[in-house]
Amino acid sequence: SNLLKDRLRELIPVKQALLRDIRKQYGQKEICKVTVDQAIGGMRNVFGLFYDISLLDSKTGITFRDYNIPEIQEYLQKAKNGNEPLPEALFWLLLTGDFPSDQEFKFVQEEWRRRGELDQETIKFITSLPKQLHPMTMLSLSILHLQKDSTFQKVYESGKATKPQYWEYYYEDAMDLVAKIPRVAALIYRHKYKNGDLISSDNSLDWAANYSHMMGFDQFDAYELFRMYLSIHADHEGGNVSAHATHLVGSALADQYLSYSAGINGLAGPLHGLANQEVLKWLIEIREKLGDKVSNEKIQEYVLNTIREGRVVPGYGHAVLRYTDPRYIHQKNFAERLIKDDPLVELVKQCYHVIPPVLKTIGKIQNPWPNVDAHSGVLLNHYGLKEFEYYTVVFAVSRALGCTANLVWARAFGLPIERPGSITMRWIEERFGEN
Ligand code: NMX
Ligand code: MLT
Repeated sequence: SNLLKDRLRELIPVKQALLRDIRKQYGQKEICKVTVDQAIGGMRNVFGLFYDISLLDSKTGITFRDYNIPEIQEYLQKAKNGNEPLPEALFWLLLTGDFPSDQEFKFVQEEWRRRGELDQETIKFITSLPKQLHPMTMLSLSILHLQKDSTFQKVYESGKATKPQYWEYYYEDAMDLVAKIPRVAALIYRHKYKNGDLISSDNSLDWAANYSHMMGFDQFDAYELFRMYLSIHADHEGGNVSAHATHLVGSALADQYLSYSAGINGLAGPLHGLANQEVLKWLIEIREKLGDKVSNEKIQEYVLNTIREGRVVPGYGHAVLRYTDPRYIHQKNFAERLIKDDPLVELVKQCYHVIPPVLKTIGKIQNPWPNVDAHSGVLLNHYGLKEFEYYTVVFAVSRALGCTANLVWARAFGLPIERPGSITMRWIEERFGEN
């Protein structure tokens, strides 16, 4: 039997009824007012999206179905002798709201093993991509290529898809996409950086460790890093660019592949996921220009110069968070536990003490504290993944968990096409002007 689909079949009518009740009871309540500034200013604090699988609090950070990062670390399945949560278990939690039993966890793991292989045509497509493309462009193209296998697209085209069943086809596509994306990503890495010297999957490994293995990193601690990384980046409520783009495109009934490829394109922007490559580039630049042992004063000066040049300090600031990102703290703890004497890791630690006070002096920056991207690069670098242009691909492998799980629920709830209104300057003047 299909444990996860069966569980969803039980849950969906219950949640649909709950949502109907919520609409009946609270449908006419006002959530917030929207000012002209908010409409022009990227809709900060405008709560206009319904996204049930995770929530972000500006002070305490992300919760996945109400559980924060220390809780998922404690309660989700871990590898033997490991400390980090396994993404298979997190995916079950995101989809169902429950912690999986060992049997349910193994079900997801087996399903992803079964669905994970790529056909020869896809391998040929990926290994023929021009090597000068950015790896995020390669990933987005490869996910679009996989769309040929979309169950939803096929059934919809046949005219046999009915609205109450849409979620089932989105579920099939979510499971296939998530099962395959580490292989796609590892193939891109080996094609672009290792002369196409491919490494086959090892199905005795869990999903995250297998990705690390296919990249060429076979230490236990590298496996742990991938388990941790792929869990903590999985979702960040619905308003971030990658989740929102996926949700929006999916609302037009574009399948999981078309929708997540759009999400990946947004993640590839330097103000969003690409910041993790920018952080490492920036830290290496500091060491090249200022030497191995950099003083706090020199870092302060470097930060101010970056800003004077009209650039942002990568890895710092956030549109919602107003304190240090708990995902940063989790990575800091990981580094303290497992990494000794790495100068770049030490530099990240030093920056954590030095940068926020400098950013506080620039009045306009709402959040001077580090976000998730400030730490991830030096950890990947430590275990041998030196090609920082590739870092956002690892982020994208993880974010597939949240974005695709949400689309299953978006279809289960029968959410309509997203179509907010927009306004012009003339509209604003006519509405609010004196005459
Ligand atoms: N360095 C320099 N200036 C900054 C920074 C920063 N780290 N953060 C914000 N500002 C500036 C921002 O550019 C804006 O300037 P202006 O009015 O001249 O356009 C001003 O401060 C106000 O911005 P905020 O309201 O504080 O931030 P906003 O919500 O608009 O943007 C980010 C949030 C995350 C885009 C912004 O903080 C940033 O660019 N950070 C650096 C890039 C980064 O680390 N992105 C990763 C985010 C996490 N992720 O993975 O997606
Ligand atoms: C994310 O993980 O998506 C980022 O922190 C950006 C965001 O939440 O806006």
